Amino acid sequence: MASKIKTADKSATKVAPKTQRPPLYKVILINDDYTPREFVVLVLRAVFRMNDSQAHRVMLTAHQRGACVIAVYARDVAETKAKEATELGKDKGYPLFFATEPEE
Ligand code: TYC
Repeated sequence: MASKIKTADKSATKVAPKTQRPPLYKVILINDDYTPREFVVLVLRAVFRMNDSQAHRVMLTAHQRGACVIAVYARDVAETKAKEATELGKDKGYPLFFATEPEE
């Protein structure tokens, strides 16, 4: 009786899900000694759609700890956003850097 239930559960877990979710990538803000704090906040708001309070918290965390995970996205979205945000700093001559990394 119990074994029959077990068998049914086991086979159910083998069925492939209908929709496979893509692997997620983290976008990580890296601290540096030159980019002005307010510029980091501006970029976080513009590229990652954060409000002023969220952007300040993320900027301060990176400033104090060296880095801060901003968000997770599908790989192409993560890479595009990191590149765009890094480019905004580069345009102003700042070493601001956004990294991407696969989520475990
Ligand atoms: N450390 C910078 C400063 O003191 C500010 C800063 C914060 C820069 C976070 C980058 O990811 C960063 N002006």
